[in-house]
Amino acid sequence: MASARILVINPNTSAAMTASIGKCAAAAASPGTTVTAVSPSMGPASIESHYDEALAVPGLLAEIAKAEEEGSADGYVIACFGDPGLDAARELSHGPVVGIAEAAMRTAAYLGRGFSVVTTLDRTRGRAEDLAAHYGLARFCRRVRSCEIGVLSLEEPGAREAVLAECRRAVAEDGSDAVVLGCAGMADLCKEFSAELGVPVVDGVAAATRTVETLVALGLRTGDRGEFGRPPAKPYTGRLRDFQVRQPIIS
Ligand code: 2AL
Repeated sequence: MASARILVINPNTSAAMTASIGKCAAAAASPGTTVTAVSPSMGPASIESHYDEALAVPGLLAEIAKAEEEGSADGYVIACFGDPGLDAARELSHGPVVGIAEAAMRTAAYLGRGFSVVTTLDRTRGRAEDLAAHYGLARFCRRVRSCEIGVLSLEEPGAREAVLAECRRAVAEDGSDAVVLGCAGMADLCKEFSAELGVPVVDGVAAATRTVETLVALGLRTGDRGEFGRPPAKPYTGRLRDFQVRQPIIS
């Protein structure tokens, strides 16, 4: 395949954050790769609880179903550090789907013996720890830290300095070789932080975009023989009636 069309989905509905994520993904992509960033038409303004995460998933899956129907994407990035709906998205799509937490942590594991994650609110730390274990990377994940700044406050005065200070503590105290930025809203900080911290800093938006690009270039997609095959067709009722999965679009 000469070029990849990557749909980057910010599962929260903040348009400003989607624009920033799209910019960072496009900057990371190879020339010739098309990056389109979208946010769902329904869902939470930011994702910082299990409840937010659960309710972000229907809108996210609707974006993937739409792109599959149109045949407009070769692969997908889920641009939220909780990797919401990742397995469901893999069932639904033909091309590869990569979450930013998975991509960032796998990438960081290439860079040394251990990494620290710096995330937003303290209540999201558990999810990041669970994901590290889920991906088999707990051995590399030295510590998940938080800076107690809400996702939509990352652009406010003082936020950048507070995130940077937590990254400095990670380098000084955790014995980590790399720092993983634990929110899609931190993607634009990656270059500057790398220079300031003197250790590799990994942004999942860039890592996931490049990973999808690579998978598409290699002609690789999610295996659909078993667990990740298309979900069985059945009625969905009430407000979820439009989520009923139909026959495979491409066989
Ligand atoms: C996130 C993220 O990446 N986007 C969002 O809305 N919440 N993650 C986080 N840990 O706060």
